[in-house]
Amino acid sequence: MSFETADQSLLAAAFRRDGYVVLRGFADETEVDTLRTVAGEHLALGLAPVEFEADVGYPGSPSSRSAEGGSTVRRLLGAAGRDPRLRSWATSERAAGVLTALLEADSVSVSQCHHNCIMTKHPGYSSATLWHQDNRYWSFDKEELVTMWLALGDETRANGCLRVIPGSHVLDLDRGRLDAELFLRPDLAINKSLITTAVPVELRAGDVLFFHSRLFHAAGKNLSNDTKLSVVFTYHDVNNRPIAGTRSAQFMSLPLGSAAL
Ligand SMILES: O=C(O)CCC(=O)C(=O)O
Repeated sequence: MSFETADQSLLAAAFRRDGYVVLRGFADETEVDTLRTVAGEHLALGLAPVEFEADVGYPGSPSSRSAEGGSTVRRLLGAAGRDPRLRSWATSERAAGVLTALLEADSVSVSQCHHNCIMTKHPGYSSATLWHQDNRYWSFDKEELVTMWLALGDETRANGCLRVIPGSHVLDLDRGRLDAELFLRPDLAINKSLITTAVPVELRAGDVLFFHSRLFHAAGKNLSNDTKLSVVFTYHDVNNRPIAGTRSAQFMSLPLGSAAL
C-alpha cells in the first residue's frame, strides 16, 4: 500500500488478517538520508551501546568477539536516546496515526527496552535469524505490540530481508513446537509445512513494515556486498503495561505525537 492512499480502516483490517502491513514510501528521501547519515556516523564510531553478531550466537555469527569478524555490529542499541532525529522519527504524529489504528488504541507509546535500535546486517559476518515471535523478548500484560521497521536501503532476499508467515499472529501453538529459546523447531513436519507459507517482505528505502509481536518471522544472512540498515521501534497501547521486574519494564516508554518530548 502506498502511504498517501492508505485508508486507516483498510490498513487495520489487513493488519488484523495478516499480522503485518507494508506502507511504501512512509519516510521521504530526506528522512531516509538523515537517518542513514546518523546510522553511518554511529557505526563508524562504534558508538555504544551496541550488540555484536557474536553476542547473539545465531547461525552464521562469529563464535566470539575475539574470533574473526567478532567486532561485527548487529544492532546500535538505545536508538531513541542516541539522537533527536531518531527520537523524532520514532515519536512522530505520522507514526502515531498508523499505530493507534493498528493497535486499536487511543494513545500509544514506544518502548525503550528491546528493539529501539538500528538493525545492521553486514556482508561477511552477519547471522540468520530463525523463526520466532517477538513476544520472546517482551513481557507485557497483553501480547499486543507492533514493530515499525523502516528500510534505510533496499531490503531483498539477497541481503537478508525479513520473511513473515501471514496470519501466524493468531496461531496458538503447543509449546513443544518451539525450542528452548522459543524458535520454531525446524525438524518438525508440522512446522515445515507452516514455514512453506512464508513470504519475503522486500522493501525499498523509505518503506515501512509494521508487524504484530505474535507474527512469526525470520531473516537470512546478508549475501550482498553492502550493509543493510533498518530503524526498528516497538509500540504498545499506553494501557498495556510491562510486567514489573522484567526487562520490558527496565526503561520508560515514550509518548507519541503531540505528547512526545
Ligand atoms: O534481521 C534479522 O535478522 C531479523 C531480526 C529480528 O527478527 C529480531 O531481532 O527480532
